[in-house]
Amino acid sequence: MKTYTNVKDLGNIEEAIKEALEVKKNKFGYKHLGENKTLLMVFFNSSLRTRLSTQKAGINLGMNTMVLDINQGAWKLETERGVVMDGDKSEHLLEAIPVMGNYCDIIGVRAFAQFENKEDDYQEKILNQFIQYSGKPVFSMEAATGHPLQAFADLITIEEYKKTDHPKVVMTWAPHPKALPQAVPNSFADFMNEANVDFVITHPEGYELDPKFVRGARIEYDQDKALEGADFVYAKNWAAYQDPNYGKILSKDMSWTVTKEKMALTNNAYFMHCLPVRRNMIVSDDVIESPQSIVIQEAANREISAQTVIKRMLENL
Ligand code: AN0
Ligand code: CP
Repeated sequence: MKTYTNVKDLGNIEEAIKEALEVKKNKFGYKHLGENKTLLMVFFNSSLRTRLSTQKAGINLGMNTMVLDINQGAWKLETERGVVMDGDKSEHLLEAIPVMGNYCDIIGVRAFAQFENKEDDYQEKILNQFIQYSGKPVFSMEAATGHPLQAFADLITIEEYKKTDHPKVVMTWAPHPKALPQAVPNSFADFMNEANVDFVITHPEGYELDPKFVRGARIEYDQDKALEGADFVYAKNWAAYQDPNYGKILSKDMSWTVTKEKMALTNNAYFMHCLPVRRNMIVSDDVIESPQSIVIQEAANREISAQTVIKRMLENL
């Protein structure tokens, strides 16, 4: 594997799940693969889970790991070509990327959507420059349009907890005070569309996601109806994707919060969220604290999804 940005990079999804479950049973069985290899993780944005789980995955594989926070201690980077660099940015991404590439064997990049220019975000301008100019395998640690390590961990978690062969999985929008990217819901849809599940997306009107990720998935604007018979409820906020509202908050409707009453409509569903989550905006205290909440187990699987992806990259170096 040379790049990891979406579900297709995994190839056969059943085999990828199987491999991930093998990795989970034998985390330290692949230590030889990473000997004298260096993982560089580059963050343009904050992180708790991705930072720790991906670093742990590299350590499990015997790698040396380095973390660079671009906004804490590195030079401020210009990302546009042709700019006269007389402002506060000391270095251009076009030098910084190949320099970083020299010091490592595999690179993970976190670079969220900036909501300034939809085209730049949806062309994955920053991530693609890493792919093009680093000379090294690159994986997304949440870029502008996707968070494939999260969605892979989500899929592994559903595989572990499902009680039927073809569970109903409902991804529901929920309110949030800040404008959040579409990366997590995009990737979740990307993965669920390839998985053996009955996938339904529910959100208020105006929150339609990019059809490239939604593909054939069922959209139900009535949240209560969508939740009926659900085996998994996957909550997430995102800002609007559609023009002219790209990156805007259109609703903070608290009737979309996942509460006990909402969960009572489901088939005793498990509750999932990628975290970090705002309690009593996205989900009530009692739901996230209930035995049906598997958010901690889901986060634990981030180590496994990262290790499976990095393992495949190491095998292909
Ligand atoms: C980010 C997002 O919604 O994309 C990261 C989630 C993994 N969340 C926040 O910024 C709160
Ligand atoms: N779920 C997730 O990616 O969390 P962090 O933003 O803390 O890495």
